[in-house]
Parts: sequence; structure tokens; C-alpha cells
Amino acid sequence: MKTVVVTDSTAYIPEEQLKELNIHVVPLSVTFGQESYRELYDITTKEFYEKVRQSDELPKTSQPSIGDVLTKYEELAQEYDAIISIHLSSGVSGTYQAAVSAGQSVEGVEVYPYDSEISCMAQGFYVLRAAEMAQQDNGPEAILEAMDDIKKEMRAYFMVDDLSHLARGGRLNGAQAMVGSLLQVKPILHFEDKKIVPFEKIRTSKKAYKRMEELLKETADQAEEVKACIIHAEREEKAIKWKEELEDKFPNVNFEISYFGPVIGTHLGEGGMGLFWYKVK
Ligand code: MYR
Repeated sequence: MKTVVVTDSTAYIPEEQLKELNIHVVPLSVTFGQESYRELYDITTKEFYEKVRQSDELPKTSQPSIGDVLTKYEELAQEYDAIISIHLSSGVSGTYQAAVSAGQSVEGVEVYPYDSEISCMAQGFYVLRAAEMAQQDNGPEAILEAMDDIKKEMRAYFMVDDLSHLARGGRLNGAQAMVGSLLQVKPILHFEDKKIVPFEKIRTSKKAYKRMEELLKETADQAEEVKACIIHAEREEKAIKWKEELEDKFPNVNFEISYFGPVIGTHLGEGGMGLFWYKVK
């Protein structure tokens, strides 16, 4: 059985890896006024943040349409028997639902939509593993089982400079009053039941970094090997520095650096920083 992996642009997988592992991408878009840009194709992350700084209007995002996803599946149906389609959390975007609907319509290929219940490179880690397994001739069942194993171990925390972006886009779960009180602090956020919720209220970003490290330590102390990633929104130097510090503290953790691209950056704003990891063994 020939299996191929599809994801969406919010996994922010570098282009060489997409090619090397034969990963196919359906893009989400950002819109400034009347102008729409597909991530990965029409706008770079640098260009996006620059545009936000210069624009009076804040951007909006949109998911791919069912038709966009269907076109991708139909193209792949010519060559493959099965598609594993891994997407950002269905609690923050309708992309996964578009994959489910397109999967029901396409003929000649079996589609297995997978809700990563997260986004960015954390979603990317599922995708990379799935694609490696597909290249080694594993079938959909084995791949989906491996995805569920990663999900059990996945931990992800992030914080933003300004919570109002998340509140404005309606992607922060919680009563409006709580959002108001959170604006005064630096809450650590995470996903719970596919949605973004505050994990802990922390007074300063310094303490928030420290707390994320403590949470990583809980996993690292009980593991032989951990895969982790720092994600930043236009704070590369800070991310590199943090990575060096973490590498000294956690020799059994393998760190990478990734970024919040245009679509996720629209909802988090510039300056966001996240840390996620999963125990490999
Ligand atoms: C759409 O318009 O369908 C896209 C909506 C994207 C919402 C993104 C919300 C923030 C996600 C943060 C991910 C952090 C991962 C560690």
C-alpha cells in the first residue's frame, strides 16, 4: 500500500524537509484588507511581520476550503492508495474538518484525517514521523498508532507579549472577565481539549521561562531521550540563547528551533515564545 502524508502550512516544516520526505501541504491564508496571501507560497514570515508593523489594519486568517483540500487529495489519488492528513487543532481552526469533508468526497484513495490537537512544529513533529514511516512502507494503521503514541507524550506551553491578539481572534478560551485580568500578567498558555486555555498566571516573563523549564525537567528526569523545540515569533536571537541554556541543563533532550509563521502569528502577535517536547523513550 502506497501511503503519503499531507499537512497544512501551520506545521511550518522547512521546505527541504517537505521535499526530502515527500510531504504535501495545503496552505492557510492571511488577509490584510482585500489582499490575501497563502502561507508558504505568497508571503514569507519576515514579510508578514514587517507588513503587520506597517499596516493600519490587523490581518485575519482563513482555513483552506474543502475544494482546496479536495484538489490536493485528487492529485495524490493518481499515485497513492492512502493519505494521512495531519492538521492543526480542530479547536482553533476548521482545517481538520475541511480535511474530513474532502476525504469523504474523494474517490480512489483512502483518507485518514488526523487532528494533531496542537499546531506549529509540534504538529510538524507528528508529520515528520508519519512521513518517515510512510517512506519505510508502513501502512496507515501503524502510522496512526505512532501518532497516538506521540500524542500521549506531547507537552506544549507558550506565552505571548500581548494577549489581545488571541482574545480578538476568539482563540483564547475563557470568560471575558478572566481575559481582562490576564492582560495584566504573563500567563503560560497551553492546549486543553483542543482549545487554548491559560495554564498558569505568572507575573513576569522571566518566571514564565523558568516555569516552562521546570515542566520540561519533570519529563526529562524520567526519560532517556526527549525531542523538544523552541518556537518564537521574530525573536530568533532570544530563542538561540534559550536553546543554548537548555542544552546545558538537559543533555538528554534534543532541541530544535522553529517559528510562529503568518497564520499563527496573526493570533499570537510578535514576541511570542513557546516550548514543546515529547518523550521518545
Ligand atoms: C484559521 O483561520 O482557521 C486559522 C486559525 C489559527 C488559530 C491559531 C491560534 C494559536 C495557536 C497557537 C499554537 C501554539 C503551538 C505550540
